[in-house]
Amino acid sequence: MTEPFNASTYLLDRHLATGDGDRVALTGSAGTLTYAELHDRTVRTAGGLRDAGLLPEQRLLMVMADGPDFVTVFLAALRIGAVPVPVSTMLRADALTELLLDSRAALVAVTAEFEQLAAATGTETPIAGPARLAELAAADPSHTVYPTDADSPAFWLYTSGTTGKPKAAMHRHGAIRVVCETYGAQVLGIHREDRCLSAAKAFFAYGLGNSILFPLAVGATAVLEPTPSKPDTLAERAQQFGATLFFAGPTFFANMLRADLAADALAGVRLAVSAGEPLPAELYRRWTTRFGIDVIDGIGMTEMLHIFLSNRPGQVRPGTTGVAVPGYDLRILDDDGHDTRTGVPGTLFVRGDSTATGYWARYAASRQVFQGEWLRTGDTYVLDAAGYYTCLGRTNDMLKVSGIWVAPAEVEHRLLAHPAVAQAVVVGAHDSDGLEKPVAFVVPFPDATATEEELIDFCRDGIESFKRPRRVVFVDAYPTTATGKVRRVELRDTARR
Ligand code: 3SK
Repeated sequence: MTEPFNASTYLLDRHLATGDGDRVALTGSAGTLTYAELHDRTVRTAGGLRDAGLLPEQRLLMVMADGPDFVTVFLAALRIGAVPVPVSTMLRADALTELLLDSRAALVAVTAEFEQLAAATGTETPIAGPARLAELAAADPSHTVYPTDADSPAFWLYTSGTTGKPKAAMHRHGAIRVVCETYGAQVLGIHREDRCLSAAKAFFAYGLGNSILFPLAVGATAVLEPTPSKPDTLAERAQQFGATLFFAGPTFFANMLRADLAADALAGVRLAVSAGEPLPAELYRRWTTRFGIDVIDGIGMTEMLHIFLSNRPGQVRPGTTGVAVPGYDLRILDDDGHDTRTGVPGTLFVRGDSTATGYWARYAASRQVFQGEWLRTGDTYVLDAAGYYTCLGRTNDMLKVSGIWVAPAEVEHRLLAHPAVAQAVVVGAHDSDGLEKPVAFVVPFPDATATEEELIDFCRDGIESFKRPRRVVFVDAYPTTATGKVRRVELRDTARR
């Protein structure tokens, strides 16, 4: 017989059993809840949702800002065996309608900011807005936990990569324990005195781990911010609520450097984490020099729930993504499916127990990505002699220039070494001969005066000449996905026009 396991009781009830009910579970501008208060709200909401007719395995779509209501609804749904599906709070009504149809959600939970948006979908699915959520949180408590085990369906997260149709990665209850006990415990070394603040919101796998799973698993505190993440607001919250772990992505770190923040703006933070995209070595250097806090770069995927390859605190090799997280195995395969040698790039595959069980109702995509025990990441990586992994870009982002593969990351890295360059993204576009050549989109530092020619010459001097961008386009910001990743596909379209 399989052992009972429910992720909601794993994250909550253990702290009450050890007498830690008075510790602060959640804090931030939307309010503070102790573990006992969060538990009470969760068991009431669980009872309320069950009474409202939500059945085990039925989906509950969540369009919710980060805050106590998000956490309560997520945990309550897990508790009754239903499947919470947090979705991006940046969706337009048509995109939200698509997810409602795809997920066949039985209920939609929304915070005040998204009530109108949900109504605009014209959905017949019942919508639980703030008033209804408050009623549920005051329902009679129900202490019955649906008999899930580690393999029971737990929650879904939609992903589309940077292109393509959104697909729901289906996660099991056991995956939550896996990421908490591997990356959370063994890489972050998270402990009960930590306070986690994340620029990535909780509807995103990265934010979900940072803001809910890791802190609650150890009785620590999540600092939640419902408003969109901005450098000055988060720096203020970090001070106000005593953040010790700070999570963001490279674009956010770059924006922090451009914002008018004091050098001690993050005093009290013991470690910063970067994920979402590779953190260029130069950006690492600038950020750590300015704020005096180490940043560990890692890579995760929605399909793996969280980070499986990461640098370690105190052992960072800037520009690399580090080494496998304990509990995960990695392979780099060439186009024929053979393991590559050290120094030879290929596609990264990963194996570990937090892998999603597949994509909901997407047979072909599931077969392509979930290959037996292994998951194909779609990222091109190379392993160096010291055992560190470096990302060279998405497998389909690689450029072939003059018959030779060029990793956009290498050209971006060179551009970032120029003092005028705050951010750089390189994509391929055809020249007047129809040949693919690198084109750079550069965000300059305020007041910088570098010209296109100067940056091209700078690359010609620092990397093999054929890799230099043939054009440099200056931009204020990049188009990004809902989760903050640069939409290279859009830049490619712009470059090709
Ligand atoms: O994009 C990432 O690197 C990431 C990190 C953690 C969890 C999920 C994702 C997609």
